[in-house]
Amino acid sequence: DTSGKTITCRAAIAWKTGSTLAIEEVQVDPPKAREVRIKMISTGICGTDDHAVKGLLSLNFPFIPGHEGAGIVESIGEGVSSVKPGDKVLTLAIPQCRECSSCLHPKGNFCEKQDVLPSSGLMLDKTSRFTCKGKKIYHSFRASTFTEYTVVPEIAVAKIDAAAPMDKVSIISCEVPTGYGAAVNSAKVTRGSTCVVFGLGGVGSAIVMGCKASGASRIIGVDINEEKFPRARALGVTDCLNPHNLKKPVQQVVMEMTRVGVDFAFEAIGLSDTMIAAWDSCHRSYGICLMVGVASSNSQLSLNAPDIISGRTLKGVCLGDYKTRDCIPQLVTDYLQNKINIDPLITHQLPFDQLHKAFELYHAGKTIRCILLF
Ligand code: COD
Ligand code: ZN
Repeated sequence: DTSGKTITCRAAIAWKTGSTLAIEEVQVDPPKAREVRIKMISTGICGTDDHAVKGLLSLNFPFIPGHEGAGIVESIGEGVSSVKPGDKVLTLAIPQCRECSSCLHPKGNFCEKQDVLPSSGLMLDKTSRFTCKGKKIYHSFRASTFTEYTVVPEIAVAKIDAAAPMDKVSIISCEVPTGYGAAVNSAKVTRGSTCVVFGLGGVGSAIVMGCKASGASRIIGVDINEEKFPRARALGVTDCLNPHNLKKPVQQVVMEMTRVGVDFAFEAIGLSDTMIAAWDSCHRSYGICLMVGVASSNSQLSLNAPDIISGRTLKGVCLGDYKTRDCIPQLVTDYLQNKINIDPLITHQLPFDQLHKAFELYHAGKTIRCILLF
């Protein structure tokens, strides 16, 4: 029984900006009050983790990356009531405290106790549960899933169906709600509508799935890596555009293709230029533009101010606007009941110790999602 004891296990540490991850032996403290220690079973590699390791998101180093995790509760701290040892759970990059302004508002989901913007890398009591070689190691995004064991606040844990296949459902922790949820829950894509999706990686592919499931009749996919096109087409993209092969700016091409602009535009890359292109692809009166990609810290977005008045909607969205603990377990159940199929979003599965190979595949643009298995 490991409950109440420090656990020594393997974890990937980002020691400094831009350095390759190092698999190290770490000490994981027991959970304090209202905290949960989780034995990780699988974790996805999300674009946000790569941004974080590269130092684009102003996180404290050294830290343990990863936020897209599925695991089993190993032990709980005092006062934890929503999960117990043995429960299957997902980690939540955006918690749901049920007490803050966002949580109490019917539409809000960006809980005040999130640790993405800004990121302290610490637990809610401002301390860390990780040590390596005597050094304090920071957490990331209330999760830190690139480790055999992690500790997270209870408000950042969702208990899921006991029948969930744990080698797959980790992507329902981020990629699926972020992408699919942006389309079906946040934008509420309508039947017969026209959509454009910038970025056909993991998140963009999940957006395409959501647009298709909502009955969109035309889905334009934009990516600079044409290797992403066949899979995107299989998921529902009707027209693929590579901005590098166009003679005009991509938004102008989308305008010409649709004559009036799209009903729904999604940005899933995290760059100002593609955010502007998405905005400029929308119908100027009723178009809805959703910003899904996480942009680099301190980057700015510059829009033509007089154009704003024509009526278009610009909306940021995180985790599909879902209140995470309330809604994410239902996505797992929907998957188990064949109401959504997440399988096409998973292209690779590798053991945790092949983390470097997984990142190489990601950097080479070969993956939609690679899941690491512990
Ligand atoms: N034009 C077109 N396509 C591009 C361009 C460009 N200039 N640059 C890159 N791309 C393509 C890449 O070829 C790739 O296919 C895709 O964009 C990006 O996909 P991935 O697979 O690298 O990344 P994802 O899909 O896992 O993540 C998307 C982001 C990198 C934007 C990531 O930051 C993100 O949005 N994550 C979801 C939000 C999130 O993590 N929320 C939780 C914390 S709040
Ligand atoms: Zn909250």
